[in-house]
Amino acid sequence: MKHLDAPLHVQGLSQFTDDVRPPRDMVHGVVFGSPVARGVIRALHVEEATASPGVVAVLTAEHIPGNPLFGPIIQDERLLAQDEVAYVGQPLAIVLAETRADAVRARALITAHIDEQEPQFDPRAAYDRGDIIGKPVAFAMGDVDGVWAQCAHVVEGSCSIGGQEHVPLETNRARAFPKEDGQMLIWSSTQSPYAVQRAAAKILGVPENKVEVDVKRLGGGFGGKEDQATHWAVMAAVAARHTARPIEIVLHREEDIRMTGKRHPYESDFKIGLDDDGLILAFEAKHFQNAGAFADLSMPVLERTLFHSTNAYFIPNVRVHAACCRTNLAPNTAFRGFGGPQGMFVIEAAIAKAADAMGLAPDQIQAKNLLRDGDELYYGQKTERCMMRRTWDEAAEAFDLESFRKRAHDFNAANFGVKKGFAVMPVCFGISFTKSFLNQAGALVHVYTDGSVSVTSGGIEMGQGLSTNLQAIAARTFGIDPARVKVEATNTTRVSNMSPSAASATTDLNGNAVIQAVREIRAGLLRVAGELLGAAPDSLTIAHDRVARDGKSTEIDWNRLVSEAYLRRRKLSAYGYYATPNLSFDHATNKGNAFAYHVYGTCITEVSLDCLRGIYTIDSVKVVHDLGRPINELVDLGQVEGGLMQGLGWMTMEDLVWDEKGRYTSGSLSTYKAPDVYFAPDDLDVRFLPFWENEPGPLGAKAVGEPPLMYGIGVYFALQSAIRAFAPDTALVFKTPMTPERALLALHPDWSPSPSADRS
Ligand code: MTE
Ligand code: LUZ
Ligand code: MOS
Repeated sequence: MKHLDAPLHVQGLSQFTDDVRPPRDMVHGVVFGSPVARGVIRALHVEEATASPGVVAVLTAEHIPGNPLFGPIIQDERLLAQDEVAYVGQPLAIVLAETRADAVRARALITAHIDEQEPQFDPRAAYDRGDIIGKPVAFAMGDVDGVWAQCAHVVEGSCSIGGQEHVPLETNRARAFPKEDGQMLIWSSTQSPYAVQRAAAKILGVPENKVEVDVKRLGGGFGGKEDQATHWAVMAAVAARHTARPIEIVLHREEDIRMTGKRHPYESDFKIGLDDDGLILAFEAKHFQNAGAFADLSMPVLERTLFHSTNAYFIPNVRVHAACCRTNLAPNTAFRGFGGPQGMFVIEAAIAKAADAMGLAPDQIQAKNLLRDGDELYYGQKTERCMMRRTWDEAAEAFDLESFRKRAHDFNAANFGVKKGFAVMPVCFGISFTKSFLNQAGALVHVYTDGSVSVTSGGIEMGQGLSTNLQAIAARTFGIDPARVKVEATNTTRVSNMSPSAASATTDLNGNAVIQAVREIRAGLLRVAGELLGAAPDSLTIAHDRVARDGKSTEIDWNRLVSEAYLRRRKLSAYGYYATPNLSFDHATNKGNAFAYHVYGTCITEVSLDCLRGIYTIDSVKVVHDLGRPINELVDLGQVEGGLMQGLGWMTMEDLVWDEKGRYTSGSLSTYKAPDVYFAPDDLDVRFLPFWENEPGPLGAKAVGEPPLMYGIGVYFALQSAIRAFAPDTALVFKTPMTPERALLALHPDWSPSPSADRS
């Protein structure tokens, strides 16, 4: 089975939020954002814009009908700023006009008088001032302080980890349609229709049942639309209410980059203690998260950093502190990995630095400390069916890890200007929302009398293949041809209170809900078949569109079965519901079963670095990954390759740069470089562990969406080892991304980027 959407995508026929022909009376909205990063609003002049040709209305904070405060965890954000601004691009007004061009022209006529204040961008400084969101959090196990003295080696250091722009092909957008009796229909490119419904209802001042949100598919989300698609959808709804006309808001790329949050940059400190054999005895980390101006999802992102701070290793004594530090950037948000990647980078940096101090290869320390089955993690969960060492051993063997060492050694001895380096990156990532209540899902399944099947779930198709997975799950559970199954748009009137499609858990949760619904309908159908055949229903199954009795095909096919059930007035629809069992994480003690299971894998990355120019190529990336029993192997392979590429981009070329005023100078795709096919490794080899039944997953599958991103971290350490081969005396630096420019400066620490400096 291929990706369900592939034929429509390649013909350009699949419909996204704004691909449906607009109604004739539709109004276009554009958003006026703050020109400054921090200040007090003295006046906002919209009169000229309001009088501009084609303008229908200009909305500001005073036009919000209901409660203006919203946010996913704490409600600290306003749809339109009032009194103060806290980041460049923070929405201040919405210009509504007959055409987008009219709206853009009018927007240029708005003036904001803002008393500027000194903006803050440094999370450590924010922490020192006490400017943090929520409370600092700590996870701990064992006796870290008591163990340092017993360690033969103790190494300390710090990391500076860059953020990342999501760059979905489809920027943020929404349409809102006013309906009778104060009701509102919203089409939104969101990963979280219920977040849109809830926020829209609150801001419009109506009950949630008056807001319907419908989502066909997204042109990518990557976490950027887990919470921050809400703003634009709710603005469209407020404008639709105000004008009584349909509204469309579509962000242009530059607006999207300026106005929405990104992956959180982190500043982190670490301390690691080992014995003479490289066994890690203690680890401590402090994470200062650059949260941006409002809470958004920063607190759960921070929590996932705490969960993944020892990555794939068992360490008996651990203490990790972390805080969300408030700065004047757009609120940073969910991004594939959700804080996990930052936590993992820091432990990998600690291991690299310890290896360097001890004269070992980093992979010797890594291999020694990998998780084993039954290990108790520092947050109190024991690993089960742990595949960590298995993926490492298979990667080391299948790809011949020693050959990487030898190749780098021989090549580097024979070449002056180009050096090779490699690194191994093991990954262990927990599957479940860390807020346990989010681990629930619903699905609605209908069987029509012609035998065709309709499936609606609470999950969003964002390119990751959810519809393909759900189609296969429904078809296999019924025992029918997947071609009979249509996966519908996601709609809040068909499935209620849905969690965001996130945490890699969308197929797990919604697939299991689909299975519940299908099983109920199927059991009723088998009772009908039993009546027709005079057989006990439990001797019957459905396979290949036909009822089978004791494993042998009967004369009753699917279509006949369905029409008989209808004529006998049996239920042909069901609502399935699933809640992940056995989750018990206690946020007071930070101990318990946070995850249904973990995903494991190991990646080896090899690079060649041009040491006179700083440019590099990724020669090969080799992965062994555990999928359990995949629903669709090709879809999962696409997820592994896509996640890996996104991780490689984060570590190498995606450099978010802002000036002293907080304006992104890498604010478009000509200055912010995302990886393309030319940057992809020449040799990309992804292998899977032999398939096995992962019991918590639907049909034995494991989640796959986020974990492969973290394989990308290996490229940083591979580049660093190539730098070291050229310049053995340079200090190890942990500042990402490793752009060619940074690589060049690391290779030649005596050079200076400043033209006035002494270059002798
Ligand atoms: N793949 C594509 N093509 N597009 C996306 O937006 N989002 C990623 C990942 N893979 C994304 C993607 C993120 S951040 C997550 S959490 C998961 O997909 C969400 O889908 P899943 O839960 O079905 O894995
Ligand atoms: N979103 C969320 C997530 O709300 N909670 C999570 O634990 C999570 N994890 C990964 C990605 N998104
Ligand atoms: Mo993904 S960061 O959970 O949307």
